[in-house]
Amino acid sequence: MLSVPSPSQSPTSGRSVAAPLTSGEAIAGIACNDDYFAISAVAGATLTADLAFTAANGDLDMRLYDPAGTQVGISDGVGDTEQIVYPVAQSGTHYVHVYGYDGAQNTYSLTVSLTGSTAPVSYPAVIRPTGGSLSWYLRESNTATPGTITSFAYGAPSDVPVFGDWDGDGTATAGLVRVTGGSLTWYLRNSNSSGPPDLVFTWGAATDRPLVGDWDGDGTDSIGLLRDNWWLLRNSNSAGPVDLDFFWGIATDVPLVGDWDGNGTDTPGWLRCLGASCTPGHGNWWILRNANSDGPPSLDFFWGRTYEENAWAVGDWDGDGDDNPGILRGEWWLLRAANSDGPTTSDFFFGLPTDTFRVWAK
Ligand SMILES: [Ca+2]
Ligand SMILES: [Ca+2]
Ligand SMILES: [Ca+2]
Ligand SMILES: [Ca+2]
Repeated sequence: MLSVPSPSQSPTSGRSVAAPLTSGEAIAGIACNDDYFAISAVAGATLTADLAFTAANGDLDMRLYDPAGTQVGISDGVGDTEQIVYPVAQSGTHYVHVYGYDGAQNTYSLTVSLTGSTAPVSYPAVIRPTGGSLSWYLRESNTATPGTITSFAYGAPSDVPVFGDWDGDGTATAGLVRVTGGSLTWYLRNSNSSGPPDLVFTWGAATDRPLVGDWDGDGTDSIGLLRDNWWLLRNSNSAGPVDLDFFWGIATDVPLVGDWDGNGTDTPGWLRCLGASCTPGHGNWWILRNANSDGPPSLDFFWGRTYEENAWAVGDWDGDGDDNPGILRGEWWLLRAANSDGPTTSDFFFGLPTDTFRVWAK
């Protein structure tokens, strides 16, 4: 059991050694002073913390903190139980604090459960020209067992395929970006199936690189453009003005978009290559930023081998709310469920080496 002996310590310093918890896990502890427990929760879920003890032996109380460190719940009664029920507003690590009233010490049992919403899980997709059209293959597993494969035809071989949750229903579906004259025309569909696009509009110049992300964290993915290292983002899936723009990164880096901190907002990242053996447009230095603005990286790490990778993937492989890295060596997918250097979490083969590799979610 964790004990944080100094009452003068801030919740942050105490929480930095919090014991990890999973939903439904019952903890038997002894409250010596301050015990902190960490649990990852996704916005929309309901977090219920139940604390049980014998009050006659010492009164215990309980508080809950959100990922920003703000206290969002307290239960400080005088009976044998305390309970906090909290509708999670921000995805990320939450902290349960168990402590004795007025220096009391006691044994207890703590159970923290999550119900309701979980984040969509990201899965691999490959897109392949077949005759005069594009064939899409969507995998629904991140393990060696492929699971359900959904396939459909949508678009023309020269279109750029993208995925986004255009209608905010939790499923990322197919979109196409097509060069028409000097412009980009977007053909977005709300189902992963053949059929006409639900949204068609022209936005961007033919030389821009299309981006997709939930820039404002409202649950709906929308469009963006990368012009060298100039990020031009729009919060609606329609023609119209840029909602925010900034310069960030180096144009020869590989651009990334993801919700690195699990707060619901997608922000930029770059993959950079260091050293004399670098191939332009490759990299294994993941440089990530948690804001849609210019500024220093929020986190960075090295993962992968620049000379072996042909493509990169970003996704929430474990559905805990944050996006993490993936790399492709040919059609060998290697995924990691953390934004740090370390071992591959899962790997499998999917597609052909010549396919276009993408990530969808549901
Ligand atoms: Ca959708
Ligand atoms: Ca949005
Ligand atoms: Ca974020
Ligand atoms: Ca994740």
